[in-house]
Amino acid sequence: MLSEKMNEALNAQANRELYSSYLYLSMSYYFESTGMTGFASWMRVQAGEELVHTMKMLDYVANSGGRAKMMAVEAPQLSWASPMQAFQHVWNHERMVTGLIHALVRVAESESDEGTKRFLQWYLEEQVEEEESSDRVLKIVQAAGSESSALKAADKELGQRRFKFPSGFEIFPYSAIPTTIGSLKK
Ligand code: OFO
Repeated sequence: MLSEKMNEALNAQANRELYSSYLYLSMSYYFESTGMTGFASWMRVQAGEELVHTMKMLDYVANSGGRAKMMAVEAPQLSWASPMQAFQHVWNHERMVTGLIHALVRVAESESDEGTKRFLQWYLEEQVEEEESSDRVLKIVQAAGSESSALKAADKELGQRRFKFPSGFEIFPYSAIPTTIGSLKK
């Protein structure tokens, strides 16, 4: 059973994960509007991953005796001065999120909640990957600079990225959340 404080902190982080999805979706449509469909596609995959992060966290709350609550999602930035600025934003954002996950782990420690601490390990590992990947793509876009053919090549390269559900987790069907579906059937 989650403490009230842990429940609130997890709901707040799920909201930040959803904001991350919204931010990357905003970047995706910004790139789509500039004709850079490979960058748009990369951001769309990233937005999908953030939605998974959101639902995985809310499912955990629901399955741990807590209550998953939806809150207003902040409106994201709508445009960027250049691809480099957008990918720099991704780089900064992921490092900020890592800090938030560490803060969440500290809440779990202060609540003596070993189960949540173990659950958050997945997010810490995910952040290591997200930081690495944001670093790699930023370097690719930085190397392209503002030179048109180099940017087109970078756009093509990043467009190869494909979405994959993390192992053992699916958003659909409902069976991903057995406790909740059990109570819905009653
Ligand atoms: Fe949820 O990992 Fe990025 O923000």
